[in-house]
Amino acid sequence: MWIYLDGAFVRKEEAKVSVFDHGLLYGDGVFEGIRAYHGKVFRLDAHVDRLYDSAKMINLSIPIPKEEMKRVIVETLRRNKLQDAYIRPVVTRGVGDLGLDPRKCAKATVFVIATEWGAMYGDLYEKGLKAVSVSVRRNPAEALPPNAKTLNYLNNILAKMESYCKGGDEAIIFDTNGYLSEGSGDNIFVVKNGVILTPPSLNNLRGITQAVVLECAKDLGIEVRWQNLGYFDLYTADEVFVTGTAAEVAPITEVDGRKIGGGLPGPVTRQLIAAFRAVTEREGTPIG
Ligand code: PXG
Repeated sequence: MWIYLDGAFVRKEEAKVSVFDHGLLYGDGVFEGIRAYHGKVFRLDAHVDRLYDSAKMINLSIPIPKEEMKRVIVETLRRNKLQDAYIRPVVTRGVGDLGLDPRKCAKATVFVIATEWGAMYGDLYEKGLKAVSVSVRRNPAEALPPNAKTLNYLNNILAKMESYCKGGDEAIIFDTNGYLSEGSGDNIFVVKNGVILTPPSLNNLRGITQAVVLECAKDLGIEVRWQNLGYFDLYTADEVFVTGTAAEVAPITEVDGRKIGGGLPGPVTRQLIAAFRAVTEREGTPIG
């Protein structure tokens, strides 16, 4: 396995970062999760744009321009002879000392990992996931904006842990105002009376899969509304599903012991799963 690390491709065994890297010491850094389908990188521009926006948010200067980052991502796939893969570019504040001071970090650390990847939830795309709403709240936007994809994922990991402890496959996270926010690594949607509802983006990540699914819904003539939602909307939904680069479009058929839509993936979710798959087959930046 070849890893891109600070300007060169090195073997996995040599791909090491310092224990003084602030990405490790403080979660001071940003990342992306990108997929390649059938030898093409899906929505590469959108992911790289979001990576640079996340970096801008934390005032981190990425030492290579966007075009170089895109070239490196594609080259990482090519070197590893990958066609269907998950790609993880990471940029940290870099090596500093044991203090918080980001000014001590002279240069950002950049690495890109790519690995083979299939369906994250296996047969649950047919059966549906069991979701649990968790007690831990999404980081409020005024503390650490969930719009930035930073290396601080403990909020999400605590949520995921709580859902596993309670027998769920995925966590559903609310914000500090009591509104539905998102899953631990995916955006959430509710279908009610044929309309797709999804929470406004202040308190969650602006998902790239979410945007694709909303385009698909538009093409299918299904109405979409951005709307604040609460427990009531979740429990009484006709359908619930989540979207993410890793999860793709995944149906949720049970929330906190309540069956959703009779306990099987609903027609809107199934249509969107098929439409999303078609877009991933059609589009993408060729690896070559
Ligand atoms: N919300 C959060 C908090 C995320 O981390 C999404 C939504 C979906 O966004 P995209 O752009 O991918 O549609 C994510 C995605 C995992 C995992 O293991 C998920 C993500 C990152 C790392 C791991 O599920 N992010």
